[in-house]
Amino acid sequence: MAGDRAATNLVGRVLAIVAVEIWLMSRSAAATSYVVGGSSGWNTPANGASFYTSWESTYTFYIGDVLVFNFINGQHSVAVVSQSDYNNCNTASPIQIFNNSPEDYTLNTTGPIYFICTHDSHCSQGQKLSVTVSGTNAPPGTYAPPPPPPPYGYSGTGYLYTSGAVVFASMAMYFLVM
Ligand SMILES: [Cu+2]
Repeated sequence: MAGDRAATNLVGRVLAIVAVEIWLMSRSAAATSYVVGGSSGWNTPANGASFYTSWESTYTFYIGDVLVFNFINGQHSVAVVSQSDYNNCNTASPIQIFNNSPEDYTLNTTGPIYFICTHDSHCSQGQKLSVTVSGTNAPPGTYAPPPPPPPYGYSGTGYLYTSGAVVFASMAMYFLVM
């Protein structure tokens, strides 16, 4: 009996540790870096503003994600502007401006955010980006130990799936010894 109880405690402890590990991994996996414009970087696009519109439409952005703006220093800038300044390509009153590439911009507010280049007529030529930021990807409560196990299929990493299997095995053992 005492031995059973010790085994149960041990398995329970292992289970808790694994659950915490998964929670930590999910947190680190939640923040994603996106290279704005892919290999084209932050530039005057050949096909106008639709280039960055279609680039951003392929992603869902969350709080904590990072936009990486790659550009040639002195030729471009990254300016955070109001919606109307974005629409009108008004470069006179940026909220924030960054002149050194690469600019790693962390998305830290939900809702829309607007970026333009302030050099020459680059914005009018289509060097402008707006993204809409959603809330956190992984609500902290989702992974709070102890069980139930986390929702599978949430992350595409094999590592997470493997650990999920470990949790399942641990739980099976836990209930067996109980
Ligand atoms: Cu520019």
